[in-house]
Amino acid sequence: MKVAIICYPTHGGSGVVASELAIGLAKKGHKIHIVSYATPFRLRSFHQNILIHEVGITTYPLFKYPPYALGLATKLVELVETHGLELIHAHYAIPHAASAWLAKQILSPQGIKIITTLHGTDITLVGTDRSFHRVVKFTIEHSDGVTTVSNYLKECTVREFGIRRDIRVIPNFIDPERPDKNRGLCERESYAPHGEKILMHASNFRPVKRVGDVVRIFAQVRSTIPAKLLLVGDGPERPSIQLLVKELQLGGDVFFLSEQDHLEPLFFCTDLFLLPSEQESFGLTALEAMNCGVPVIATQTGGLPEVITHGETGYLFPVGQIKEMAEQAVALLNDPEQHEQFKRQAKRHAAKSFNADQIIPQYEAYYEEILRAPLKT
Ligand code: GMT
Repeated sequence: MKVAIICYPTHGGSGVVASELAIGLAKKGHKIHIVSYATPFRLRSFHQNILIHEVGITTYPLFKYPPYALGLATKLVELVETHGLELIHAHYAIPHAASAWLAKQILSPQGIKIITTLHGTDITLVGTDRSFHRVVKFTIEHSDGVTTVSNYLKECTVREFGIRRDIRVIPNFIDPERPDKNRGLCERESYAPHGEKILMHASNFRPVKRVGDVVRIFAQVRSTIPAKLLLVGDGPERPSIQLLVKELQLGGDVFFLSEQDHLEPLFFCTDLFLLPSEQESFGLTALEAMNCGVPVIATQTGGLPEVITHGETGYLFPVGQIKEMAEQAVALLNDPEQHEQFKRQAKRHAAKSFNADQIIPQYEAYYEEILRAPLKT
């Protein structure tokens, strides 16, 4: 198949899923055209069968906001015509699915098939905002196919937008063999020279991730057992989090590691991953942690219960239950036998339920199904 995949190039789950899907499909011989405003970080090295197309926007003094959605639609039209593409797969509804729909209109009457994958905040936060709601609803209803990354997100989409059409759930995925390629790259002693336990969190430091809770959980854990915290990522909350770390006098025990292209080397130094999000449609970082045998303490919210099995691969608590999460973290870290068991179970569960070898064929089958169906108008 010849497919255009539109995604964000930045360090975020939707871009990672789109890039890893592109790599998986390209390995199977499909011709993949990535369309984005920059090269996605996971696609910076060469991959046979993947071409990257950057969307450039002409600036003009009149444009307070550069019209990226229009430049993207124009680029899609050009690509379909030049490369004979059969399908556009838009990751994240705003503005990608809307641009794809516009390209389809320009290409009428033959048009082009569109599949939209909803990832989370495009529905739960940004999408429900009044300034986008009608457009997001329209693009969901007018895509030829729609997928969500969890059952939770599907239910949320149906409820928030009054959607009646079929939506396919295809979860995020991991390569169970990748962790081994990253073993031994991170020196545990450089963060924990005296055998301290290592906790980790990775995100885009937005309010929805509740990074402040991560720091407060860690403060309570560290008051009981020697421990260190690795904070990976960057975003608007970082300055306030740095201030909190200072106020709680955690300075020497918290490492800010900025954005990382791959988390696996760090997971091999980590004993416990924390993801106390307000909302999380899936929680790809939690899955990536489990894939490296790291148990997760997270919130019982959104799609996280579909990823983490409470009491087996980690623990789930209501949003904001900092004290309970800290107590559970200490209990698990103080029980080497149970910790080992959780590590094994986490890795096994990730490989069994979210293996790329099983999930990528689900996308392939869905592409074929949509290509066989009549074009949606
Ligand atoms: O808001 C984010 O965390 C970023 C966002 C993205 O689009 O990159 O992540 C969402 O998509 C990921 C991949 O499907 C999911 O694993 C994340 O749970 C989801 N984030 C939220 O729902 C908050």
